Amino acid sequence: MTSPVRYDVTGEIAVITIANPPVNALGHAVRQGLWDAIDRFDADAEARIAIILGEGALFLGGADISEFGKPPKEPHLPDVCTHIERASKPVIAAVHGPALGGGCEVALGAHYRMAIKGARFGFPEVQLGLIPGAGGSQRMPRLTGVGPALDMMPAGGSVTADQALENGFIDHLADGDVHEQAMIYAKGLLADGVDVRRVGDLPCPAYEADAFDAARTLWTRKARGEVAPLTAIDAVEAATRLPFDEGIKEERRLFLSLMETPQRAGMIHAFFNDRKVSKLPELKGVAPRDIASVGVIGGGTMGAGIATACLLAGLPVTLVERDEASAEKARTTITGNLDAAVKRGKLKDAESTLTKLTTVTDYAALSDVDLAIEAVFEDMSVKHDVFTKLDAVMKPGAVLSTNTSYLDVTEIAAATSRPADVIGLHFFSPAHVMKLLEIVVPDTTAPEVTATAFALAKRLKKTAVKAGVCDGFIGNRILATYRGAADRMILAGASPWEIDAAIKAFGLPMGPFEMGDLAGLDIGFMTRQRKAPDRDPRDIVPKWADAMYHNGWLGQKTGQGYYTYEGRKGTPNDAVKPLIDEARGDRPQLDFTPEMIQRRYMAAMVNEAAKVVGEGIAARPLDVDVTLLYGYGFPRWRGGPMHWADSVGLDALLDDIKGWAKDDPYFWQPAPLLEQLVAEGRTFSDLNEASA
Ligand code: T1G
Ligand code: NAD
Repeated sequence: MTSPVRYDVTGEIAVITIANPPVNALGHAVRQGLWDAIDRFDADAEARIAIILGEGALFLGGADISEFGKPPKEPHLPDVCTHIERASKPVIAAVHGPALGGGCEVALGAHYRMAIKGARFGFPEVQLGLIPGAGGSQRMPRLTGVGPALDMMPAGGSVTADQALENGFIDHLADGDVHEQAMIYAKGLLADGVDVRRVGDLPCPAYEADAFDAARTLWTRKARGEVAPLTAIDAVEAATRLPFDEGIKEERRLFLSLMETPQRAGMIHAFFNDRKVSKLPELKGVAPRDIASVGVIGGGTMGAGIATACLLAGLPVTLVERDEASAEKARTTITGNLDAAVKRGKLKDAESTLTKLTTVTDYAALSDVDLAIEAVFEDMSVKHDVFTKLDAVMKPGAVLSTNTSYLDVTEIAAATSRPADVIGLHFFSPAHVMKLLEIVVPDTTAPEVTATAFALAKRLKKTAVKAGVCDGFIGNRILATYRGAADRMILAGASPWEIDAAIKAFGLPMGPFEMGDLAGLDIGFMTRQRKAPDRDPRDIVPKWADAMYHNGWLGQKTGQGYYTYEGRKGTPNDAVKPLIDEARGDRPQLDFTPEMIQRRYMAAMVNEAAKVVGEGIAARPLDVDVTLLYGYGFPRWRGGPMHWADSVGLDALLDDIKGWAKDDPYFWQPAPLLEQLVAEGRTFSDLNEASA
């Protein structure tokens, strides 16, 4: 097998090229190839200086993530970086595009670093539940000082080439072709008669005494249970107090300690899911339709956010509202969103972007748009009316979509003469911020319309998940069930505030009752009203929540809900307790621990998710994991509820569910898929593999 590392000599310059598509990951063959190339360079009488560069779109994408969790093969990356550093003649790292993780560490192993404009240097390891493991945490602080390393590594961040030049990470910045510019730089260094310059030989970096304490305080708060960011701080600190070789050993010890954690497995599971979720075999070779203009119908909470997301992606938007006042209100909201995006550095100029927005009240203005996204009231008759109008005005071949949260998209499509062109695009609030997009596909929808929706998602930088048609699709359906488990725990003795605390301790940003207060308790009440006619008599109704609604306690928007609010800060609302006591009546009460609460909450989530996968509403368990991560704040370091379930054991979960079913057979009906997997000794991960 040819090595992914080439060695070529031109005059006195050796060029070591890594060609390992798609991202020049530092897999075993690349590591061995690099090691051998340095040996060859050392022995090469002609070559007086060497250049390491990457072929294709980037320098190096870092360690090969697919090798993690498998027995590591020598040479290990830290040894390769030290082997480069120990070369007897100068070595240059010439970087174009991203240099990430191990890619940065190879560059730090070199004696001179140059970059091409547009290059990016990053240590994303904590996003994989790891830390730099090939000398990065020891060499970078010696080169740039502690500050830049402490800013980058706990955050998994990156810097531009200009910033890298400024903080001393690189020595030279050029524009143009990397090979050409590297040759020029090498000739310049040869002319200067430079020698090897080993970063590892630089002294321990100086630092401010409270730098590490401040970083630990910050990341203890921000990490919400993730261990890697704090470990990265420990590693950088080691560089300030240990001789280099000791520091390298300490970094390795910390790195290997993280390699064994469930968090690392969860984060890497999430990394690969991000890439698999939009790969649908049924869309292979299906060309999407072109989308060059968008119509948004309804400019309320969601419509304004959706319009903003499209404008930020460079798409002209025609927004239709019921009346001039509502249209003006929508324009004001969108203007505010764009101004905020400028402040966050996500947009250069709001004014020029706003020129691409047209607000109208006449549907005829949509006659030439390629895609319409409806976000009007969540009422089927209003949706029908809107889709009848869209069907009348829009051009053949246009895509008609709805942002409904729960309603039957097949029925909405049937209100038109072109159901094949209708699809659900379920954004999450705020639509220009939340990354998740549920693409709800009725059986009547044409494949190229689904492909068009996924292409749009990519353009809007959304993470798209395909969902089938049912009440609440993937996310809201599962949400309704674990919310149901929370209500049942209240009836059985837990308080809303204990439940919120337990769920936050599990790693979610908010508990279900804080979330209810944020979204508005009227939404929950409307949903219960909508479901009342078909509700199973064995189901429970959170009567205390209905009473809160009738008291006008709608959460943050009324300053009172499960919490009372001074601004955004909430304090448990004791006035809810008597409402709960009344609803409990003389039911037997349990003394819930946080673990008991987490177990039931998660079991309800996983059990319903298994029904969603079993019914084909979600194609694979990974679709559920991605949905909960990007739409419902599920902690990335747990990988997702299905990954979590595999880690705790499906048989143990099923036992719990069967146990609770003795008291509540209606709610705790085990999902047939869960029972099947347990019976076959298989896992959700097996299903993901099977569908790959
Ligand atoms: N290892 C293995 N596979 C990788 C990979 C990697 N590092 N990076 C990407 N891939 C696969 C990916 O799964 C996809 O596969 C294909 O390549 C294209 O990726 C010791 C421990 C580089 C910016 O975290 O950020 O070094 O789906 O779709 O949008 O200290 O990939 O086609 O089958 O994302 O052009 C640190 C992760 C590793 C970088 C390119 N490095 N990658 O983005 O392509 S840890 C990272 C990225 C480490 C050391 C430590 C991006 C990219 P498939 P893609 P892209
Ligand atoms: P909203 O009440 O904030 O906005 C609805 C807007 O639609 C109003 O401005 C109204 O004037 C306009 N409208 C109503 N009938 C119209 C018509 N015939 N033509 C043009 N405009 C019309 O509601 P929202 O929260 O933005 O929800 C809109 C849709 O998005 C609903 O289907 C909802 O279920 C769904 N959704 C909401 C959320 C959320 O968190 N709010 C999240 C996802 C999906």
